Amino acid sequence: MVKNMDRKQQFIDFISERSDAELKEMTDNMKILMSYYRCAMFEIETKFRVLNEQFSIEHERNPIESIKTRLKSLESIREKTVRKEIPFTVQSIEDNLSDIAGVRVICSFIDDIYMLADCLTSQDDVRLICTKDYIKDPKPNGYRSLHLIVEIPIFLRNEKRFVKVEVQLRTIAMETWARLEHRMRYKKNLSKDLLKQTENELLECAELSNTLDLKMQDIRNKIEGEYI
Ligand code: 0O2
Repeated sequence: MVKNMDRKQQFIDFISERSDAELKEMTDNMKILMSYYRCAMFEIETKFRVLNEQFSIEHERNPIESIKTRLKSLESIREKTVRKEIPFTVQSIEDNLSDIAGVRVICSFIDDIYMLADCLTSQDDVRLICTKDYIKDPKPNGYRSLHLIVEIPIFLRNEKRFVKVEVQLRTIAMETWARLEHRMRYKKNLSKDLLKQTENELLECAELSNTLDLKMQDIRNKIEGEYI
């Protein structure tokens, strides 16, 4: 894991080694590329907002608690190209990286995650590239989320262009756990013992938060059963 400061410094070093002409060309190309990703991210966000709206009218409830979007920073993109040993060019970034544009959907219940993922991927302009189901198969540290890499078209003046977006769907409990775990992961100066203890406790918290999600889902199923 590369710290933010190291990533920034690596990026500054990389920039300072380029000529003015190279820098100008790179900046222009990257601006255009990032605008494609921004548009695709907005498209996916809108698709989820539309689904939430339709659900709230038809079923009087919102499956989505909140939606967050983010574009990967240039420092982070550069660091990933170095790690993957691929060129830092527009073509290589488009071909090899699939998480430049990210949309995170925070759901009320686990079932809503799968329902929304199905709704999105069955839309005829959405191509599903890959699915990583860390809810059915959590990471060893306890991380849970459903990840989808999708490709959608954006319509430019003279061209239709397919752009990749990473969609992460998770419950409120999974989001709380992931945010805290992410923050604590950067506390590098822990002793070996405390690090091991922290990892075990975080895993325990992940299990507790999963129990909470399953219980909440169960309560909702019972309540909905009453109304059928
Ligand atoms: P950021 O700032 O959130 O974008 P990749 O590295 O993408 O080629 P990988 O590692 O297989 O391949 O991707 P994966 O497993 O789909 O995970 C990508 C993203 O999921 C991460 O993005 C995190 O957002 C999230 N994630 C995955 N594992 C964990 C985890 O253990 N804890 C937390 N808190 N989040 C996780 P980035 O690029 O790391 O960061």
